[in-house]
Amino acid sequence: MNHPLKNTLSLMLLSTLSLGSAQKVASPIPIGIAVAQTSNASLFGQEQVIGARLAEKFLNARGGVGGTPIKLVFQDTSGDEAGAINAFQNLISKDNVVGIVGPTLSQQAFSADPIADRAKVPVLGPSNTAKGIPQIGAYISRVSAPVTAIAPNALKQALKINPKIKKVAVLYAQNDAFSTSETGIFQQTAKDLDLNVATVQKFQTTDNDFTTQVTAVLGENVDLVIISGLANDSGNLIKQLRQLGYKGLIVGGNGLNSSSMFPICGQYCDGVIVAQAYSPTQSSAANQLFAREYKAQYKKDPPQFAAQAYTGVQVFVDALKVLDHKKKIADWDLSDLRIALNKQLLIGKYKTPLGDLSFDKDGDIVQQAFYVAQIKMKDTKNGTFVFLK
Ligand code: ILE
Repeated sequence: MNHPLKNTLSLMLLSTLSLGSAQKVASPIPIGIAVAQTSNASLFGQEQVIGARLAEKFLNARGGVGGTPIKLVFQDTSGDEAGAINAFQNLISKDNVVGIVGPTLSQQAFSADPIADRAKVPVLGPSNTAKGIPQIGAYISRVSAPVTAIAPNALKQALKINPKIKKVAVLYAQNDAFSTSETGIFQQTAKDLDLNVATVQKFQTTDNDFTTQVTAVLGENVDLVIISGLANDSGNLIKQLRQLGYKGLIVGGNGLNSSSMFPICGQYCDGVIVAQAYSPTQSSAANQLFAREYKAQYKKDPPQFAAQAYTGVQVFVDALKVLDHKKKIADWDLSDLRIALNKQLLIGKYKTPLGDLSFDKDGDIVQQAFYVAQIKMKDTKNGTFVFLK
């Protein structure tokens, strides 16, 4: 067993493995997409897959990166931390991607992003809106504007619709990093707007029965309910609020920004106000093309999560194009390219479906415009986000 040749062989194997630094970039150029294709988080992830795929098709049809196409490599993160870590590890070490768009949830990002950061692989969060995401590390940026920029807009809009609102109830999923981050902003904004936060109720993203929370809310006679949760839990919570008799306005956070929630709360989704980081009517040329292509294929307006995922892929491709001018991507050493790509993407300016964007020194998105929409249900399963602002 302890044959000297075996030691020599394993040494050789080890040195080949550590020669990972001599690895070239594959062609087509692999870009990792680590989003939730299964679990409840796939209610968002499905929209992200569509957005990323559209970007791949569209950008490759326009010459990819200096004539070399990109190829998206999908690894399903599912809805938890372990799934995201596993997907990131596969993309980094097995699929040799140049960068990663993902994961879906902030809760997952806080676990998986440090792995990419340590491996010096650039990550663009397509939907992570909790405070502190870009601060995870130098290799972590995002194209999803944070709760601080988004959440207050929905509250202000609710007050425009009903200026008499005085007393509010706040509910949030306490086991989710984004929801706890967002509720902090909602509660602060409510105080800044001189609203009385009559009750704060907690739940879990895995909950189905909200009788306790709804009873507490009804007991306070509030004129506004503010919810921070994910799609399945929030959908059920809204349904139970209405069924038990709540009649006032409802503001929902970023986790309620998907039509995947409609079949869950059905007609009871009607009227819920949700702030948006994207509008299908955004006037940029990039968005006209994206929205037209999306509409032609899916017969409806593109949702925010699809637009953001598209943008994530586009930012990588635009930054790769700049590097390709310096030296053809195929001639780069993979680790060198990952480092250069991270630097380049942070200094670039991008014309995307979200409008013109760039990044601040931490890697947080600098975006020009935000919007607010209200859900309008057509029947018990189908509805739309009607833009108010
Ligand atoms: N924005 C949230 C997060 O950061 C969810 C993403 C809604 C799908 O986790």
